[in-house]
Amino acid sequence: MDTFIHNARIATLDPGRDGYGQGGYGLIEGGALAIAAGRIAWVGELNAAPPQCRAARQVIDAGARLLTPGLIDCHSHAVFGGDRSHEFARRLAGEDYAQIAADGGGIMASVDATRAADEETLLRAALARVDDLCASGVTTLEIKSGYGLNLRDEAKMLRVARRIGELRPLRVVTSFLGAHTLPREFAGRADEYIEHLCDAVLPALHGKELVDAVDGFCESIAFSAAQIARLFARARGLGLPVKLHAEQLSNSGGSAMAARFEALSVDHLEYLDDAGVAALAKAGCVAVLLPGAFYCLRETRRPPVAALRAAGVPMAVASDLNPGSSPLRSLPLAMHLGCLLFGLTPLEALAGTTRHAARALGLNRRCGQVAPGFDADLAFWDLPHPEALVYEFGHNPCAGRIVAGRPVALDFVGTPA
Ligand code: DI6
Ligand code: FE
Repeated sequence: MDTFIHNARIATLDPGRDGYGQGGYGLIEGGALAIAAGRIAWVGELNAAPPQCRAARQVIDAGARLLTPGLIDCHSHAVFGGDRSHEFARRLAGEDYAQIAADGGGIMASVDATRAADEETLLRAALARVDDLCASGVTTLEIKSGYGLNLRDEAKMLRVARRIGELRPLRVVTSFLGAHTLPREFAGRADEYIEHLCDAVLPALHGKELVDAVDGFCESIAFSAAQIARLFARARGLGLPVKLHAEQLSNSGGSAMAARFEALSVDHLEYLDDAGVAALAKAGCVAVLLPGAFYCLRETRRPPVAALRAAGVPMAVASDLNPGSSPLRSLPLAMHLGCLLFGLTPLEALAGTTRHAARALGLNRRCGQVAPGFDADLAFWDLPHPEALVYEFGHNPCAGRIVAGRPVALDFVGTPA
């Protein structure tokens, strides 16, 4: 055994544990855990720990802290150039998001700035954002492209995302979001742009192993369900999973279309209707809720959480960290907002950033639970109980992480950096 942790209150999020599913967190009081080769080898009560676990090379006293699966942020646009805080000022003065986008602001403003930025500049800016997410307990982060919208600049963004995963103790998963908005050079030719993504851009990026999943923005101000369906058919033909920004500003039927392609997730969903909920339930798609964008755009229509819950659709919560609609750099704050604004329970919020977020990335057999065989991705918290995770805001209670079995910034044991 490499590491043995004891004296922890462990919220396992393991559905096989007592209490989970009855409104519990799969909690182990006086918990202990052993790590071998980057995986969780054993977890349980201290007095049940096998002798070979206790004899690990490194022993960590968690000091009665809360221990959870490392948080998984399954939807972010953490790589981008430029700054759009002036658009926030315009929205505060009464303009609306779609109007600013139609004026050449919005996503296109970030496309211009991202195309103009070199790779090192993009990397440096993104690392600052990612470091904040990690400090708030994140051990897996999905990062989308979508501010390049041509082969050169989409590749640049995805290379930056991959480098973040090499430079930081963090698992990075990439999504190709070439279908984010129509670039100016294709004005009036959306179908041709989609064909270009299918024929040239996606296969080239896939050939460079830069793409883990394919995403799109299905919306009146972006692409239709029929256009995204063509891209998804190509993605599935290449063996890539798909996911979709759907029903954020209106109901375009994107969710039902994505369900037909066995999408890992559909995200946003404020305007999802009953037929969409039923389609997600049938396909086993994760509904990813993004309260940061809802909050920041002062949206009033809530995603249909009660209907999703009743239909048994797994719900995840993510930051949607992006330059325009969700400049949010803390996943616990997204959880807090998910509870207050969308009516999630504290348990749903934590399941939404652990086991269900893992499923939204196709990683549900590897991470998102504290259970034997899962990757040893963990977060420690200076908190008495998992419910406290969604309570205080504007404060970071994360006391360090373990990523793939390696302690990171566990200040309470003075681990070397
Ligand atoms: N929906 C979003 O919330 C982000 N992208 C999308 O399709 C925001 C993009 C932006 O405003 O830059
Ligand atoms: Fe997004």
